[in-house]
Amino acid sequence: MGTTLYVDWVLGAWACLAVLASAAAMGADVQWRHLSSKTGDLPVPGESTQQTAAVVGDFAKDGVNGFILGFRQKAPALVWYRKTAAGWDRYVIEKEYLTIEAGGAVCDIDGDGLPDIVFGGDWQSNQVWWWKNPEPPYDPKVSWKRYTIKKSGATQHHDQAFGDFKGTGRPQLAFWNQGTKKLFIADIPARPTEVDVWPATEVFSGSAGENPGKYAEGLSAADVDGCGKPEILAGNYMFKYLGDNKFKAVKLGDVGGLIFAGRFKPGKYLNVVIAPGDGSGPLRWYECTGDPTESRSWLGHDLAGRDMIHPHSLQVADIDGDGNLDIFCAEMAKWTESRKDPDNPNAKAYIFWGDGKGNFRKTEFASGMGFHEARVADLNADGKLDILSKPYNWDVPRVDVWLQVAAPAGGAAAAPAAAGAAPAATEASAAGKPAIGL
Ligand SMILES: [Ca+2]
Ligand SMILES: [Ca+2]
Ligand SMILES: [Ca+2]
Ligand SMILES: [Ca+2]
Repeated sequence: MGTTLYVDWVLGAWACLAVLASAAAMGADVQWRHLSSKTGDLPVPGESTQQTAAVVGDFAKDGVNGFILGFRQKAPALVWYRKTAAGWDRYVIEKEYLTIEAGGAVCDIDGDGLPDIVFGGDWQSNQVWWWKNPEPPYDPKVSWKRYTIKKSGATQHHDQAFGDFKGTGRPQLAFWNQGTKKLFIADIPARPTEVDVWPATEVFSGSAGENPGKYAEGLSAADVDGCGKPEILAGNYMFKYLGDNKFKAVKLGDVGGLIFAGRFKPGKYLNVVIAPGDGSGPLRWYECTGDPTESRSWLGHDLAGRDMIHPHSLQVADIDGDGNLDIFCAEMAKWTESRKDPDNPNAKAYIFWGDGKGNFRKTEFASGMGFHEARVADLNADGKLDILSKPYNWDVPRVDVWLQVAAPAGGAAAAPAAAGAAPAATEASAAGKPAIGL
């Protein structure tokens, strides 16, 4: 590497920049430091052997992200990890036993400036809850005050998302209720701490691309069509607001699940990526070739080159900071409670490095590990994106963090050069690298 750099500098600054940018582009120089509760780097989450939920946020409003993990099967129901200089401190913020489902969302519900949290009950619960973020200083042993959003009707609430889908000026909560196969939307009440039910209206009823016998899942918010308001992305659908609490359902593909939007190639509309979460099937990204509110306009592209097995982690982010969005997707290793050995012992986690032109370079991030509800976020406030994961019931209890670290000798110089030369990076990488898995 040192020799290469020297020769390139002799050839000229422009050529050097292009080579460095090319090397740094599409994840080539990204390195990780793996931390785990298994090796004492983080506190053990708890005693529950069913770890269902994970959300990230700057809950203390101190400019540093923390994360909250949710559990069922054993108390506590929620713990919050706060970054310290040396590692993380664990705060119990719901000490009671609740059967928290996968999902969760972060929003300042009561408008006091501090982000609050929502989680839903699983197949054993007909409740959806929110917890009010108390003011600092926080006590690691004092639970946050819990309020209900829904407390009757059918059970199971896998996934929630906030967004101002209706353009009211305040976010609404979209949530699945799998027990009744419906997607709902609810306005945040004017005085949320004084009520215990948020009136909700139905957005959609039916299947949303799930495997036979499974349930619809996946929720996020994104302004896919550029109209100024986010659409609801759920399962294999985009829901476009029509006014008067009505939405148009636009099917984007056959397979539903975890769903997020981002710009993977130039175009008028955002692209969408869908992973079949609690099922198995292809991981696909979609582009709009016409009217985004017509299903026929959406064209799918395969990413992994095979069916993914319970890929219950999907994130869209520019992981290497080259200006182009990347996709993280990881499989579960285990989900069956009644067996000791993993269902999917060769579970894979992949990063698909985007070139911003609709091409991706697939790399294996991990193998043989159980991922569930992984999140890509800057977890140590150094400006580089990191990865958080906790398994569902594989090798539990445990939580893992991968911190993105500066590339060692030689590569270290490449990162800032690439960051300042995004157009060159795009051209260089697109010219030399074929698309993978398309
Ligand atoms: Ca708040
Ligand atoms: Ca929109
Ligand atoms: Ca990138
Ligand atoms: Ca970081």
